[in-house]
Amino acid sequence: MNVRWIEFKDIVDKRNDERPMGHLTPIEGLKDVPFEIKRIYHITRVPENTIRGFHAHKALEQVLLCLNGNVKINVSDPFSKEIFVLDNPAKGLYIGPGLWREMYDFSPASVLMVLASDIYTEEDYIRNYREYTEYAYEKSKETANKI
Ligand code: T46
Repeated sequence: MNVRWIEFKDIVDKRNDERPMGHLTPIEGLKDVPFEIKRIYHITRVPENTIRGFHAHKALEQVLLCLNGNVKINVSDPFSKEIFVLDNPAKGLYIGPGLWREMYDFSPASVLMVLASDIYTEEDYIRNYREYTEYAYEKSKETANKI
């Protein structure tokens, strides 16, 4: 599956008197993430036991970072599935197009930030799981025919 971790810089500067000043993580489009960043959104104040997602994107690429707290994400296609724990603001999860995702176990005060390769358009979403599996099978056949 086209999903992987990206480790960003975690800059910990110190003042002249050696007092720590906290962490700074810069993220630049086409350099630190493999696309131009066209949209940023964040998800906060998610009530306990909420599961979000339940969709795939046809073309959108995204990088998810948990800036505070932690959250789990289940990324799958009809052939495999992987569960990731996002708990590090200097580590992002890249998710390529065509993968189903479900986010759950949001810790209290968690902040999930998402960098996206395109602006919001509902036409890019597949929100019905049956429709998604048909789409994913077709895509895998197209890929096999190209080889
Ligand atoms: C994804 C996961 C990680 C907008 O109007 N603009 C936006 O940019 C976005 C992302 C959403 N919306 C609207 C569409 C819905 O009416 O906000 C509402 C909630 O969106 P959705 O139910 O898709 O949210 P999640 O948390 O299930 O999924 C979101 C992203 O939509 C999705 O691309 O991969 O976060």
